[in-house]
Amino acid sequence: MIQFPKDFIWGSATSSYQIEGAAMEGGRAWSIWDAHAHIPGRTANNDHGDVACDHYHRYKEDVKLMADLGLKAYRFSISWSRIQPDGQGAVNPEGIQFYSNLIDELLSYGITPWITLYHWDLPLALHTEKDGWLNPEIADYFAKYADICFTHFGDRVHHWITHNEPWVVAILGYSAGVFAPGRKSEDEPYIVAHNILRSHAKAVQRYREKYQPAQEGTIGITNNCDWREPLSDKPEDIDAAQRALEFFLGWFTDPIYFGDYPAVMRERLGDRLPQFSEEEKKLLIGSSDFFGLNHYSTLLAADAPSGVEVENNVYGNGGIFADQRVLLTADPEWKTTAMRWPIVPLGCQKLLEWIRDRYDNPPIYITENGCAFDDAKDENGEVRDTDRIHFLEGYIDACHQAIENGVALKGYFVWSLMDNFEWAQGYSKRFGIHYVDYESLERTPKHSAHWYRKLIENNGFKLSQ
Ligand code: GBH
Repeated sequence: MIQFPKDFIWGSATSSYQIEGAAMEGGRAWSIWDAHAHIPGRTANNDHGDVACDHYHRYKEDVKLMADLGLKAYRFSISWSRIQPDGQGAVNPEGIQFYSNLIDELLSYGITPWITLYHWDLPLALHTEKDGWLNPEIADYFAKYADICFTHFGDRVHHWITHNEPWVVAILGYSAGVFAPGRKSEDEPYIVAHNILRSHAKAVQRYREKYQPAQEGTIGITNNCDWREPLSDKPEDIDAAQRALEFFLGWFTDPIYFGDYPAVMRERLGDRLPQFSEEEKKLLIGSSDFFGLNHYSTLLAADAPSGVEVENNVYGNGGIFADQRVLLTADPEWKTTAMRWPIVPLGCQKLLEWIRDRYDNPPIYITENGCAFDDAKDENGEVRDTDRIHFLEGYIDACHQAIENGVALKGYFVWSLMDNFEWAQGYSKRFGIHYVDYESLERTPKHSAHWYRKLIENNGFKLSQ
């Protein structure tokens, strides 16, 4: 039996654009993701989030599913354009009401809300009229929006996450261009990342000065990182793996723990990497009460010898190739998920230990981990997703091992509560522990949901293999 510490938090996560639907209802305006998904060819089957899981209308039923699981915490995100349709002006009371109702519903079942303020759905007007994340002023718009959320929800919400995965916004949105706003640039990702970090720091400053003393909540940021295992024990491959991790995670977390970007990035990028003012550095250092981590997979990293070239702005490079010069591959022995992401639980443990060592053992929450498989209902209406159960067993066991090794891991949120709009993959990839029939919108607990319920009940589980 693998047993977790007494106060360990078991949760599940979703995000606004992926589940809410009601895209043009309740006073909401479009975000960059509505616009992106409605451009033909940007998503699988041209899928979009107009209806999604219709969570906006079915939130009570969804909270009931969470209660049936015994979930301790639920992580969801707020759609900025539901709160401020144009991203800067008046507050939309219907938007406030929706999230307020959701929070009350969660609390009535004893489920703790964890709110992410930004999970990629920037109000479209801020992008078209103000250049979105490329504009330094966005930090002030974001801080104002965050302030509105603290005002209206902070009496009941004590767990805040400013941003979800800035790496994805910067690299997949502005380099590979596969996510909104679909740009392909070599310099913009670094500017966007810089402004996201500045916006994070400003929002945290507001919370700490105006709200935290009375509301007594915690605030932080969630970053994503896949593990990079050296391809060989040659020093240049070991360096390449380390460099890849610094370009991936250190890019966003070094500023928060040390006040500046990793040295390897400053050396390699020179003037292309924006600089923080002294004041910004001060605001950034210590601006996360916890280390939020989303983790999915692992790849092998090798140094790219001079002469070897790989195209820059493509998905799967792990960033901008010309800057990092790291070649990524998968071990052919590794099993993969429906996303073709390798399943390597040991990578999860190693990443947690890397964070422990680099950032002086911060409290960590895994705010996302999970997998897509080609789930289907059988003739009895059951979804027997044993491969997902094995995935979760492997990764949660790796988390446990990391705790044994001194990592201050405090909680785990499975991605996702239910199948949903998987961005560029539309509805073709299913990450949920609940199955969603997109015709009837009916939800069905998969076998993994039953497994997770037992895990929560026992605060641990028995390894099946
Ligand atoms: C998360 O991002 C998002 O927060 C969430 O909205 C989304 O639905 C969920 O994941 C599932 O996709 O090329 O083999 O190294 C995940 C970020 C970045 C994780 C790219 C996997 C590539 C794996 N992803 N990474 S690999």
